[in-house]
Amino acid sequence: MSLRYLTAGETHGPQLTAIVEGMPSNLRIDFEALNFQLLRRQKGYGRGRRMQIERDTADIVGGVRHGQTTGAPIALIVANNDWKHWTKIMNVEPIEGTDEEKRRVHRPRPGHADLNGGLKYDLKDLRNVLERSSARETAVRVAVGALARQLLANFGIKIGGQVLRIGEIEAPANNLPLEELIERTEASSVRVVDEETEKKMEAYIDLIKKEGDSVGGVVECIVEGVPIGLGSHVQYDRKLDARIAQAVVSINAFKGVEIGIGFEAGQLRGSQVHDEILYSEETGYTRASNRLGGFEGGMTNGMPIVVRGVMKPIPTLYKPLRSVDIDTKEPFNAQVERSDACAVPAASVVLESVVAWEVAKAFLEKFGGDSMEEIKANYENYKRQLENY
Ligand code: EPS
Repeated sequence: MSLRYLTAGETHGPQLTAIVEGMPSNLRIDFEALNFQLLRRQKGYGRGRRMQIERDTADIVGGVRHGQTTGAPIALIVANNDWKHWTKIMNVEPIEGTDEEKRRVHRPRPGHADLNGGLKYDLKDLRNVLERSSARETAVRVAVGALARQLLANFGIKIGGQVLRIGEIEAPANNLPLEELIERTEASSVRVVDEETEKKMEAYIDLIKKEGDSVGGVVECIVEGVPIGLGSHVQYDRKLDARIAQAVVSINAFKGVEIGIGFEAGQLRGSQVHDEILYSEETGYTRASNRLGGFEGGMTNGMPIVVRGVMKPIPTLYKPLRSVDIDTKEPFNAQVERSDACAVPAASVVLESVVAWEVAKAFLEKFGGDSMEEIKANYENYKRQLENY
């Protein structure tokens, strides 16, 4: 069975839930490292009041015993602290009360799932759409991604990321070793390596907030230590770069993805794009550069995976945009809702998490086994195959 997961839960409901299936047995779980990923996602300059209410931690309620996976489905929950303010509004049982008391939403916000979801599911209370489409769901996706990271760490695979742009402010390019990149971005309020850029981005977010607006950006994820040959060229849905692209665009508000130099490849000549092949006894086959971001033919080539994603500005604005009331069909200026001015630093953590998941899934497809021991044996065997090639 290949690795898979599903999530359930609403942003103001009691909790978010995930069920992860296909994790091998005997994977040691580091609970602190799991919650550290959740904490990383909550940080970041530009978040709104909700993040002061939540202190996310993941509780494992199935599939782990005495600190190790058993091979059974893993059930994870992340509680919503804010639920206590919403027990009536979000009750699963019918409630009495006015639209106001039910916090019924009838004015769809441009840029959200509200209107499409209302029309598609025939829901006259758009809260039924927005509660599930909220980016709050990414909390539990980060928890799931943290499990994937722990699996991959057993094979020396390491994941980091950085913010490359927030609105008009671009971070200067850097070529830091991954360890250093992780250390420096971890110390930054906006997940950049450079302090001057950090200050500029903070000031820019302040300005945007003051103007009642929101701002998006570009984030990057790097995965090091990936063996050659994850994914496959033989079928469209086995190409790992394609699966990563799908995962990235599935993150709330993400509108585009690049692998390696991405769109820049459209402006350059072939000789400026392709990564020349080198060989040495010590390293085996390697590349002189990594413009293709670790992928050729939908398979990893042993170079670091480099993935970028672009996040649009959060559509809930204090500055009103035009919309139409679904009751009266009259135009109105969209209502003000509590929101974040910028969630790009948090999105950078979500990007890392979804990429980790796709890499772990492809890793288990290649080296699959029911226990960590079986997977390690398969992995060692493949390494020998590569050495003898
Ligand atoms: C979100 C709206 C805000 C964000 C939320 C995503 O929540 P609320 O509606 O409660 O103010 O804070 O993000 C999170 C709760 C989170 O954990 O990231 C939205 O509409 O997508």
